[in-house]
Amino acid sequence: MIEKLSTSRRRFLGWGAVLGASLTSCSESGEMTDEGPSALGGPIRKYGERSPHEQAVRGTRMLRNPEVGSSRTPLEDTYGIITPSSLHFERHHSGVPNIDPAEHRVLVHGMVDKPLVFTMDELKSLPSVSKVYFVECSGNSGGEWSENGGPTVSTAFGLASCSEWTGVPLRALLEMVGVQSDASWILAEGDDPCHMQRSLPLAKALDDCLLAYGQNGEAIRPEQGYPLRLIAPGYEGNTCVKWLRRIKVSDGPFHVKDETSKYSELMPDGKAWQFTLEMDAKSVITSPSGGQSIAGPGAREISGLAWSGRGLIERVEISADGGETWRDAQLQEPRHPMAFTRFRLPWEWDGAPATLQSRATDETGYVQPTRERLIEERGRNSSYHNNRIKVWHIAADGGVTNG
Ligand SMILES: Nc1nc2c(c(=O)[nH]1)N[C@H]1C(S)=C(S)[C@@H](COP(=O)(O)O)O[C@H]1N2
Ligand SMILES: [Mo]
Repeated sequence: MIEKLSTSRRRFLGWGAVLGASLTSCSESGEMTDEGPSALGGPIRKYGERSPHEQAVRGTRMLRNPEVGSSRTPLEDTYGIITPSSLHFERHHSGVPNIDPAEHRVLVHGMVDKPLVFTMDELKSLPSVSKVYFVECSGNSGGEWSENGGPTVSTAFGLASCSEWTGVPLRALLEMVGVQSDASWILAEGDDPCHMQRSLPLAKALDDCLLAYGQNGEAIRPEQGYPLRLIAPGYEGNTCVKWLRRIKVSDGPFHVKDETSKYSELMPDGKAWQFTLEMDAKSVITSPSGGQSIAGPGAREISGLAWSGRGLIERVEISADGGETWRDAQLQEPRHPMAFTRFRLPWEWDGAPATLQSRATDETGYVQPTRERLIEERGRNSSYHNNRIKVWHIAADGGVTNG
């Protein structure tokens, strides 16, 4: 369906028009009555819980047994840019270990002048930083290589979350052990039964990698790597090794199983790309989105999330007419590099079937591609790193579906 520019322009509104429109739909009756105090409310709690009226949960996917698999953030039920820790997605290759922080040690060795072992208390005594970063599994949206990668935002995009992480820059530890001049890579290793390992360029380790023990104001959750995880900002989630117990410095990548048999991408020419570490710019409209239903024609807000492994999100455009015309969404400030950016745009649905999509541009000028362009460039052999422009279809009855 191709619309005239003037018609589709009118479907995006200014804030004033939206407020006016929504006010007229609000009830004007129903005054509050003052009946004075009644029975007391609930008791004071030592550790808080959400309202029993809130039901959002992570969808889970087990691989072979309950300890191995993933759970997905219901992004359509989150506000702003921070994912509540209880709803942060999980991906475990061998279950969540129960680690006593008093017993936990981190060894830093390899091509260094003085190998050192750190306790958690020693790490916590070093100068710390707090930063907002997303973590995204490179397998996120793997189903989106096909026309329809899953019915909801959660199923198709839920292997991505965003937290404020607190910890020690990895650079501080590397300076303490004294990295030798011909070193160029590091290995990070976890303390779970599979001893997850990944190689990372030394330059990244020295730049912005974080050894995080805090998440959203409290200790990092067991599922996220308690008591310590690596955060490699903007890199594929697999490199953010949880339950971190060892850093080894070397003069090349280690070619461990999780960067050879997995997390590599087979190209149409039969060669595989390795170390596709940065997550490309991506965005998705979370409201309205698949599985939701628009009550009826009228003013409402289009809202969603955008992120890039290469820095700040500079721009998000929205089309409501199948890509014929695009409008700039408002970006929530402050924006953080390698973090979720919330975007919003007032919109009026006229009740006709519509096609919604969002297109992100990051600070390097990289623009999120269509599915067709992605397939042209990389073929269909690999399921990783899909950042296609996401399309939602709105039917005349208000139902929203993936497409
Ligand atoms: N030690 C260890 N680290 C790990 C994993 C793991 O199974 N073991 N899974 C990795 C993968 S594939 C991803 S996508 C992220 C997921 O982080 P999260 O569970 O905190 O969301 O952790 C990574 N770090
Ligand atoms: Mo992952």
